[in-house]
Amino acid sequence: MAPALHVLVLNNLADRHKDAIMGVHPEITVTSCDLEHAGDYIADTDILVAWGFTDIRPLYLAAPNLKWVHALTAGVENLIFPEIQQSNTILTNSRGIHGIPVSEHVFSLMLAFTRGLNLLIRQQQAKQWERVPTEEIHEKTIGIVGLGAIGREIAKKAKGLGMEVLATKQEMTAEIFVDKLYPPEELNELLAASDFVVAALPLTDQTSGLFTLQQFEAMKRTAYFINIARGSIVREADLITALQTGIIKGAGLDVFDHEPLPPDSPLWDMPNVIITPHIAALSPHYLDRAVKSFADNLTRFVEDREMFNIVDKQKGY
Ligand code: OXD
Repeated sequence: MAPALHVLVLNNLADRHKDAIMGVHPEITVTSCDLEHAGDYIADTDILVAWGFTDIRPLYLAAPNLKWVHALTAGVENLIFPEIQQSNTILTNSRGIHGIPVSEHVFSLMLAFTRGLNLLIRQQQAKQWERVPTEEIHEKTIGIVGLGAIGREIAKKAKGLGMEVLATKQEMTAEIFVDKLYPPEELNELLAASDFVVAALPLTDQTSGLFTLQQFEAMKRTAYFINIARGSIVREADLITALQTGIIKGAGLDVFDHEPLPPDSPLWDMPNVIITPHIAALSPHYLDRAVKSFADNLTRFVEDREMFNIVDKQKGY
């Protein structure tokens, strides 16, 4: 193996996390600090671990020894830039650890709408006792746009709740929890057939701005749109129009074009919208899972074995 490997993590780590990383090999050292102090360590860093939304480009340009950048997130939007694309630096992400919290978040939004919680919480604040219309998700159709690890966990739970499951996917694979798979070109067919549309795609050149008025118009007027992917896969002004004019019934949104969502966004006040501040993946177990996944990959790196979760730097996922 390489003589010594310096790992720099741009996040606070508990001792158990540092131990898990250093436990991979005696020659590994770990430094954890915030972005502001990273410049003090970057010259000696071999492996940089950062959140996918952190702008690491200036650090990257000052890191002569860097061999590998690892994202603590699934999204790597700020970790891809021309210099890294043209380099041999390995880029990996934490896909595979999000399924449980994100799928639970998706169903909390869907059930909130079907049980009227979006309206009832407003009424509670006004001390108002009034029944609201309720629906069931049993036997409804969910359309998962982008069937990756998160999409599969959503599909599994949807089946458990008695739903019909549709999904789009690049390659047609055998899927136990999906009733019908569509290639990406047939997105609008999936939209037309779904009562709940869940966006679970990575943000890439192909998916940026994928949802426009045309896609919302393809959906049922009774359908709900749930976005736990990235805000930029949606043309936000079109989503607002669709929600304001009844083209779709409601939206549960965890991600936005600009985060935090600006105070003047009309989305804040819409009763048919539930907003959560990009927390779908968060859970007390997040960092434990992320560090475990990184340490497993570090073992492979050290032993010169095939690594997993490698991001295609051209495709962006
Ligand atoms: C992620 C996220 O990309 O939580 O991991 O949004």
